[in-house]
Amino acid sequence: MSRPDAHSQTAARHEAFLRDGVVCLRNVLTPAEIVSLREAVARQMSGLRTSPTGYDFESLARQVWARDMTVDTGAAERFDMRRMKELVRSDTDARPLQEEDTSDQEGLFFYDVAAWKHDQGVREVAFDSALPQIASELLNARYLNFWEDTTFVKAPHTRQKTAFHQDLAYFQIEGDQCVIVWIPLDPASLDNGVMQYVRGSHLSGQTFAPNVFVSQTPLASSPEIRCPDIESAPERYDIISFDVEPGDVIIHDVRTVHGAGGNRSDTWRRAMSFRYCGDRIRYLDRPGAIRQVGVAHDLQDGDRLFSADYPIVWPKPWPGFRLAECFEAQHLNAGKRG
Ligand SMILES: O=C(O)CCC(=O)C(=O)O
Repeated sequence: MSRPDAHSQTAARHEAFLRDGVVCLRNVLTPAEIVSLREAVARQMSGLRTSPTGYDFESLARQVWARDMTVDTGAAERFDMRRMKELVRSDTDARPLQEEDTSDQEGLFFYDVAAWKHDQGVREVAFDSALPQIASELLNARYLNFWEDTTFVKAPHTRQKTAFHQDLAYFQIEGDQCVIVWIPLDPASLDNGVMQYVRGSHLSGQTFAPNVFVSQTPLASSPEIRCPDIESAPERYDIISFDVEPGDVIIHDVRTVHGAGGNRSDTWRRAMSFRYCGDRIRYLDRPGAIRQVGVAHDLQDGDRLFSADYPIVWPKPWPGFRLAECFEAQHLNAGKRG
């Protein structure tokens, strides 16, 4: 039997993406790119408790559910977690989303954002790997902006699940021409908390309110409706997942509902998530969207994402052009001038 050519492979993944709202692609990133991302994640994790944006949702969840424990997030101040605790505890439908695990090891669910702002290795993968072209093809985009990156790490024996949610209302965007690329940095399967997706949920026509990560409680300021309680009756949903190796990526539509279990295994589950927007996306300062870190733009509702905060990563001005190098050079020059 002849091997499918590149054209029919691209068409097949596009069809799967449109139908299911998610597609898994194998061997997209190189071993060197994976090493760069792992190093970036290690640097971020070394700043847990001293960084304004790094959180451990595992310990936070414990603090939320223990009535008398105070919330302590170190130097992290991006979210008002004390207020979040009040919100969750006053939500009569909320309950802990933690796996049973008899191990005496403590887990860790590390979360941080915007490594691309300070990490050249992350910029190289986000801007100049195979990802921008793939994302632009899936979205039929004439050009593509990089929106941001987020890091999600579950250490062995992390109990905390990732509550099912839809990404759209977390972002200050209008339109659905946006994808999220989930990049495993370790082999991942259901045992250690690989992502799970509700197949076809991107076509429901509904926009769901962002939740507060440790429970399905919607953010107070969000006007959207609450995401269905998928964890309580997973059998009612067509949930799919993919076993993945470093180098593979899973790409989902911004409207696809997704979540993850805890990490019941003895192996780490490190991952980064890159978000890309196409040319039909417009800026929208949504109430309830999560405040972005370090953005300097003054975009108004309805504007294209034309801002240094959202670099245009596709198309390339000429073959072989590496945006991350120019970015770094400009940054260094600005430093010399400053
Ligand atoms: O890795 C996780 O647990 C969450 C990832 C996620 O929700 C995302 O990439 O949008």
